[in-house]
Amino acid sequence: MSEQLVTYEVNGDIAMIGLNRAAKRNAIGDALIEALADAVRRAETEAKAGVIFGHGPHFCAGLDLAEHVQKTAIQGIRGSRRWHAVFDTIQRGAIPYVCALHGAVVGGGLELAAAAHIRVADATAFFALPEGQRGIFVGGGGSVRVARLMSAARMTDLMLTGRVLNAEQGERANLVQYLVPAGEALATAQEIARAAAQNAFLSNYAVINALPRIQDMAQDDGLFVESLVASFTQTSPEATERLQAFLEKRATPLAVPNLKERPA
Ligand code: 1HE
Repeated sequence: MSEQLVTYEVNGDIAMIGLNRAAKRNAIGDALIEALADAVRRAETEAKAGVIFGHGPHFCAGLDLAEHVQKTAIQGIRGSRRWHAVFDTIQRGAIPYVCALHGAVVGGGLELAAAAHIRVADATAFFALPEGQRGIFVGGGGSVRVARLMSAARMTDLMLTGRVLNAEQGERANLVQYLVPAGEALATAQEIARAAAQNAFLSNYAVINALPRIQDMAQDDGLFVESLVASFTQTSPEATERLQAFLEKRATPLAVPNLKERPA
């Protein structure tokens, strides 16, 4: 991977993918997006889940503006389409991704985070889409993924006003599923990825590939596709073994909250 713009290691079943350009706040240029693509391609076959995080004081300051200012319109379109392709391999690939967020999660950084399946923010995280202030528009899939996460109305507000959301506001706006104390995002993300990696591969594949597509379908089509996917996953040998394990009381019980306080 050129200049280690992205670090990659497999820890147990988990691919740890780190944006590694801290001096430039992990701003994403052409070389970094290719390094990210390489890491994601390896993770597909070498791991059961992935964690994406940022080295240094921020997750990611978005698009590399120094590189972008040099680009022609056609180079800009090619760049945007390349981001789309790479982020799509994260969102609709073979394994689930958890994003660990701290500091700036800005512009293209938020677009990258939105391509992951679960987002964990620590208390230092902040979210913004300053494209309007920079005279540009989102180009890394934000108008689709970020708008679907937080609503087009909230995204419009962020883009028109330059408003910056703190970590709690980000959670309230549905940008993240977990909010943890400062410095704990990476460890929590790893824990979540390890839990997801325990699931049957086909179940995870259905969650990350079927669920978002079903969201985009009409109700009747969605219900039909759900039945097909359900029957497809059910017939795998892994599903048979897992169902059998439950019936034979070999499966780990659900962690039911307040179990001791429930009447027998
Ligand atoms: C950069 C970038 C960048 C920092 N491209 N070089 N993104 C933005 O508009 C956000 C721009 N960045 C910032 O507002 C701030 O850097 C942060 C709030 C994220 C962090 O502040 P701070 O004080 O920790 O760092 P800094 O001193 O501002 O930046 C350190 C260096 O990183 C500095 O370079 P240096 O050579 O002067 O040391 C900065 O110039 C550099 N740097 N951010 C290039 N983004 C696919 S479409 C997506 C469209 C977008 O993402 S638009 C949003 C772009």
